[in-house]
Amino acid sequence: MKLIIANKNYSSWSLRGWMALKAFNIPFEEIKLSLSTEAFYKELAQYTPIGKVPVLLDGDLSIWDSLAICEYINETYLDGKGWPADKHLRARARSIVADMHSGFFGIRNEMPMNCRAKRRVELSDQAKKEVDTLDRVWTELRQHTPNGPYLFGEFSLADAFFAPVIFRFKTYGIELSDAAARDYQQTMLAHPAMKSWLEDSVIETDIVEAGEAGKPV
Ligand SMILES: N[C@@H](CCC(=O)N[C@@H](CS)C(=O)NCC(=O)O)C(=O)O
Repeated sequence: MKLIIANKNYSSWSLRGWMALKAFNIPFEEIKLSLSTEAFYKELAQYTPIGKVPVLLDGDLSIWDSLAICEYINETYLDGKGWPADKHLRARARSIVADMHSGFFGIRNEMPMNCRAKRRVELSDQAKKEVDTLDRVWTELRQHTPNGPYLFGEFSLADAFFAPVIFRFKTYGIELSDAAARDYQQTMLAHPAMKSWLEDSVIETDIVEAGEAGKPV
């Protein structure tokens, strides 16, 4: 398979699709395009009418959108093991992933993913409320699913979905209130795939203005 992504420093949606494949050891070739360039839209036009990354190419199939990619690999390569085995936990995992996919606009707009940077931002009440929500959700999940250090115990597609927020909180120095949520954050940052993504981000030189927010620390 081939996964088309964009600049690792900035492309949060790319990271979700990429983590889903990497963390489950599914082999793929990575094709990286530079955001907002002519080449980006020209190359993508062959595979998606939407013109956004990530795009997964599997033979003659082209799958775009991070959540669609997760569901595709879950049913095609993971035999359903991408989500928690327990029905209740699976419903919970899908619910929080859908929330992340369709919401949290305060966090997304005010704290763009910028993996290599250290910044401070003045957050709106909306963004603060969203940070509190994630803090609470992560804490609660970590306290109730003890069979492993991830949100649902073992690594699941839900963790792939929260990977960009983990980097965002690191970049903007967001402090989580509970030890369980902080442990989760550290577990994610120590994941070999997250470390590898960060290493690649740091050596990128492109600057995408829309991804630069806040004051350098
Ligand atoms: N809903 C999509 C969002 C994809 C998306 O917005 N991707 C951004 C990259 S971070 C993109 O390709 N932006 C290019 C553009 O809008 O020109 C998903 O889940 O994959």
